[in-house]
Amino acid sequence: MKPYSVSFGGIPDKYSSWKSSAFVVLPFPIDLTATYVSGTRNGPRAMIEASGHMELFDEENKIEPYRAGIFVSTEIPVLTTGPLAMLKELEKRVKAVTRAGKFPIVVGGEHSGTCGAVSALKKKYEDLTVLQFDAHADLRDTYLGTPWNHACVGRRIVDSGAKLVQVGVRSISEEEDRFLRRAETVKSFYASEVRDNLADVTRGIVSSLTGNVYISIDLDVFDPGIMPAVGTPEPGGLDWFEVIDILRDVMRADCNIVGFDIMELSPLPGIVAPDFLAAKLCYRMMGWILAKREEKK
Ligand SMILES: [Mn+2]
Repeated sequence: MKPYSVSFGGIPDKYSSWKSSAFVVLPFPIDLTATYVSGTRNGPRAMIEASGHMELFDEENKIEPYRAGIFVSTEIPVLTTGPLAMLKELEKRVKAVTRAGKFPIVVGGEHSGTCGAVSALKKKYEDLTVLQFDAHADLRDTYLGTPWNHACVGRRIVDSGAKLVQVGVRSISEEEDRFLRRAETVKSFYASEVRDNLADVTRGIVSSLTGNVYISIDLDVFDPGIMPAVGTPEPGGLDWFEVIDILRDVMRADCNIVGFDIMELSPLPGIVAPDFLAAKLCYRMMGWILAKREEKK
């Protein structure tokens, strides 16, 4: 795989080559199906550039995750033939990453990219659960003429046969609500439930995670107060510590985390805090993955 022009965290070549890296970041700069604000095509670049300004010491896990190696690949090329060709390319790359024994991380770009990653991982792991952080249920069967719209991600995950656990939902259509009521392999925790009882929701999430788990974070799960740089901002989102508290317990749960993504960053000119939040979240997750591996030894 060819490297991106900038390294994650601004780390030197020694820690960012394909060969020396435990983590592989795959930029998915696609915003073909954005319906409100477009601009997520600039998300991966903004996040990777912001990461160069982070402290490389993970103060929670007390380690420097970059020492395990972080390779960033070239961007998935943008094609105007529709989302499917780009999802296939992403699927191919995720497959190559897992085959090499490395850990895949997708950064986006519109949320539909998750389908490409899940497709690759579902073929490798029969038993797969996707944990989706999102303001939206994304359970529409099709939207604006394509089943690969960012508003259909959850539904495609269900179609793939993976189990789906959602958290932070606060915007849902009548069709989705009906689907959710009868879907046996989907569990949704609303943002209001997180606000009312974070500990119970966290326990509920952790107890529903078994086997292999892929984590998908649509940045609009956060409150627009701290994450205004998304295509479809919704009031009443989670704050930084709520997401971190849930993720911490998820990362310690008795399951195998096989990849994650951070999607839908739509950078705002002159406002870098959201880009930085996304970069730091990505790096913290690497820290937890490494801490868990260390514990298992
Ligand atoms: Mn969303």
